Amino acid sequence: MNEAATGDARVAWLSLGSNLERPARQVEAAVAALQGAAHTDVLAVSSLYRTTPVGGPPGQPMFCNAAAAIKTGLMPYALLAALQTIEAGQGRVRDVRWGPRTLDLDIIALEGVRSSDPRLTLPHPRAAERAFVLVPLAEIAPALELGEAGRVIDCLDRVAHDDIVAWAGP
Ligand code: A4P
Ligand code: MG
Repeated sequence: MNEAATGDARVAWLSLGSNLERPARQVEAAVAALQGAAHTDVLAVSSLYRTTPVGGPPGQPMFCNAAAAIKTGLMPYALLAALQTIEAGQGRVRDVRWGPRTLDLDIIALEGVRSSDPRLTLPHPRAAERAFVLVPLAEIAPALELGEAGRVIDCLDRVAHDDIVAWAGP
């Protein structure tokens, strides 16, 4: 992958999650920050969903999850850095793996890019089995291919997701 900051614009599909400090506001602020990011336009945003935490410490709050599609001229690692800057700007602290966070922005897939680098794995290695990613993503990109796992809607058929409901709250 090229390290230059910009290149031809491509679509990226993102997962957004928060379970601290008014989660819906965190997700909405992240969408605004994405729209303000260099060389980047927001194409679509899903509804907000209330999801049960997967992994992490017991008793952590419910998550607000959403998905977004953006068009970006940022190259892959520059996009990752831009997302991490937005996370940090919203007070993200990294301590416990899968622990509570004000904001998590993951790149689920990036048009035309496959990568097995642990720093940036594409498509995201756990997306295809996670209902909290698939339900929002199915709303905006049902036919998106997640590598060997296949289309988002087919992945969604294979996971339990009846407990995922619309987010109600701040
Ligand atoms: N990284 C590698 N590939 C990517 C990618 N495609 N997108 C690296 C973003 N980052 C990627 O991420 C850890 C490292 O992954 C980064 O340094 C980056 O270089 P992180 O954001 O620091 O930590 P994390 O998100 O806690 O780690 P991880 O392992 O990516 O977590 P997951 O698998 O994304 O799970 N339950 C509910 N209901 N809703 C959630 O949103 N999120 C998680 C996080 C767990 N349980 C959840 C939710
Ligand atoms: Mg993450």
